[in-house]
Amino acid sequence: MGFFDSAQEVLDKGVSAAKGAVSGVAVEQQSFVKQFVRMCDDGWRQGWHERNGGNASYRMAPEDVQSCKGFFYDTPSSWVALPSPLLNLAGEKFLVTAAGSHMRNVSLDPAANIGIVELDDTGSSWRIVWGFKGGGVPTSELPSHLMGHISRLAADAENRVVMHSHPTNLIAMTCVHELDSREFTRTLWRMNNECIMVLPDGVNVLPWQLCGTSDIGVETAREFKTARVVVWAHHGVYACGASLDDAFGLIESAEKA
Ligand code: 2HA
Ligand code: ZN
Repeated sequence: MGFFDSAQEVLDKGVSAAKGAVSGVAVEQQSFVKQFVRMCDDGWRQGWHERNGGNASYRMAPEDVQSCKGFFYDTPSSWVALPSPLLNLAGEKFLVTAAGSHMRNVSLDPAANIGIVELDDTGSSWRIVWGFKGGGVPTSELPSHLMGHISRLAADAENRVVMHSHPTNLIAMTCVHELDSREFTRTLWRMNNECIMVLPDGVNVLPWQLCGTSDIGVETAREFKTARVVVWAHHGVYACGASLDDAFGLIESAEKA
């Protein structure tokens, strides 16, 4: 390689590193990203996200995509197949937390701890178009999140958020309470009157099972058809909503009760 070739290579690397840095900052400044980062921080401050516990996803609105797409990677990751095709989410883009990331670190370096994935036009696979800097990948619970989004969208076309966390009191309650959705809901309603207003559809409870699998995603999605909060016994909770505040607030209310 001659001098000019290697000089060009150095220049190309410099340009792409500079573009990477600009892209990180530009996307991080978008208001939906700032709100998502704040939700991760707030969840950790509540004690819901020990170590790498919990994960979250936000279905981007057309205006979010519009304001970010100029900063997406020139070369996205390869496509990764989903366990089964999710046609209803074809072409959608999601902001999601990274596998293994600690919620308390998201605000320190968003571009490393969260990222944007897009689904292909048949909803069969996803690829990374922004974030997950340093070789990260989306949460292992991505199938549960995506199936949850589909299920809630059927009930509420405005739904954008699915959030999973490990709130202490709710987990403890699954150790001492009957794991029956109706009885569990009635206890929450009795403990805190506000819960009837915030959670009129109650919570659904799933018995313990291995997480990170497609099976638990299918069951969580089924439970999302009739409630916006699904408790995973001896593990944590899933909640959804039209906004980050909605999903976060549901967990806050149930946990307080
Ligand atoms: O992301 O909480 O359920 C870690 C978990 C898995
Ligand atoms: Zn979990």
